[in-house]
Amino acid sequence: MANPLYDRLFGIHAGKSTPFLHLQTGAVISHQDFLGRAAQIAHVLTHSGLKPGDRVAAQVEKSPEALALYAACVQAGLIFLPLNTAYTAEELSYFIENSGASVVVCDRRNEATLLPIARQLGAALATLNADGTGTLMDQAAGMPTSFATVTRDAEDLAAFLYTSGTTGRSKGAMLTQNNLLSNAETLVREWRFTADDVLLHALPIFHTHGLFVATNITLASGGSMIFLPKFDLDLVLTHLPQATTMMGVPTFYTRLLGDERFTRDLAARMRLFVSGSAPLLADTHAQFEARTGHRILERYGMTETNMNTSNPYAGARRAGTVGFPLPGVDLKITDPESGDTLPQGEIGVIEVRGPNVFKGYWQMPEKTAAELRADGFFITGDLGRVDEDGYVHIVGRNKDLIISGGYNIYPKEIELVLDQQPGVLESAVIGVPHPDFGETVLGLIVPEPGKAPDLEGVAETAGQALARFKHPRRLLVLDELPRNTMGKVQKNILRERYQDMFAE
Ligand code: MCA
Ligand code: AMP
Repeated sequence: MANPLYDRLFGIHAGKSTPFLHLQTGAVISHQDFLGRAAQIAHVLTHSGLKPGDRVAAQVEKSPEALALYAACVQAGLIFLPLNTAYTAEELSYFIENSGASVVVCDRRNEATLLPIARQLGAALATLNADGTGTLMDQAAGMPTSFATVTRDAEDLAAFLYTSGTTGRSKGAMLTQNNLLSNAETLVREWRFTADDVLLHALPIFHTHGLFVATNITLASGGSMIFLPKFDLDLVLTHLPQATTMMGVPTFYTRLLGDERFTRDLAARMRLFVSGSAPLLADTHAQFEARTGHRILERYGMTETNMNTSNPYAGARRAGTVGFPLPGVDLKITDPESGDTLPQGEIGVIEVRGPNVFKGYWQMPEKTAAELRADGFFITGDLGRVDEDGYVHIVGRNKDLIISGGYNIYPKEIELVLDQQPGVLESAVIGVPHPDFGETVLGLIVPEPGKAPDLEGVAETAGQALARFKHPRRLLVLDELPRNTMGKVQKNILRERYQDMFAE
């Protein structure tokens, strides 16, 4: 096949007037129209001199055109690099430089800030706004609606997704065509997606969950999506009766349950609710079933691996578990120190191997070697166990990570910013339970002797450096941080001490 990912997700729909995207306005974009737009964008990108393997960085609002940009990159053999719309200029500058992106696509609102950064890094800049306007689409309008698909191998890179790390510097996870395609095809079969499905899409499209899991599955099965700009409770409740499936982070489900308009009747046509990206509380699972009669299907994935495990479609979906390894995925539980496989039932680090597992971190061979073993197993950093029936339970993390509303936040990145503020000696950032976001960020600051840091000033400076969702929800001043005999900060003690800080 010339370009497996394009051919099997997009090319199969060539010439079809079947619906692909149902918009909030009532408009429907057919597969054919969507592919036409993607082809036009592919022409713009290649006319500007991009060659297969070049990177296209996109920080754009969710729109059909933004999705067409992804399709265009696949068709033209370019590496798509979607970026969270919340990232600040400082954060973006790092991603553009590190990836060596040749083109940056951004919203007009951010053009003035990003243009000098792009110029300095030798990248061209185009705009794409939430309403689908912008210089990218202006140029695309004059282009042909078909494009000769660029030949790619299944092992060629299709996308970079940046993920932070415990050292504070983000790493570009290199995902191949086959990583994405194999996972999409497996999930279509496992979750029984067909051309009759209508997926309610309220997730962002700059992460694995909304872009690869939801979109690629819909494309591979030939179904359609109700494509909402974001998770807006009113909009979701309005459109739910027309949908057959929905994918969300746990916050989606707790917000739905918090609204009495969300009833069994409203979910009557639905056949499947999927949850992932963060732990779904067993209590939410139970409440959801009591309200709607549906058992949420929880699955487990990562940016580096796409989806690894899933509760069964037909068998028992067990609350508090993430189900079984997907077909083709090997999963083992290992000792965090020795790396040896542990006996069944014991708690250790989850390692996974399969066609879904990424190629490594872009230009970071040491970091790649530290997490991806020579035999192909990826060390997830999640702690788990496999029960006697084979269900995988995630019981914690062997990595210092906070997951807030499905977004990953690495404390180190925030601590580095806090530590630089005037009057701050050191800091510790922890995740504490939060009723809406699951976890939220708490910043603990130890002042330099005799100093009283201006907390508002600290918050403001941190705000310029870090995306909004990473900001500590509260900053507290402590005399000192608890440490063990090795001098390591005991975050577990801090987490316990402040666990009720945001309790309802
Ligand atoms: C928005 N804010 C947040 C978050 N989202 N703060 C912390 N955590 C968040 N997740 C900020 C806003 O900037 C705003 O700031 C304030 O919180 C309140 O915003 P609100 O209107 O309540 O938020 P929202 O716009 O409704 O968004 C919440 C959300 C959204 C719907 C839960 O964050 C979301 O769609 N999350 C999904 C993330 C996702 O797709 N994750 C998948 C990653 P202020 O008011 O102060 O200005 S992929 C992955 O993890 C793996 C592979 C997997 O397994 O899927
Ligand atoms: P990311 O790096 O954004 O891809 O996030 C991946 C991390 O999200 C995993 O390593 C897990 O810690 C977490 N995660 C994803 N799905 C689940 C789930 N169903 N339950 C618990 N944690 C999850």
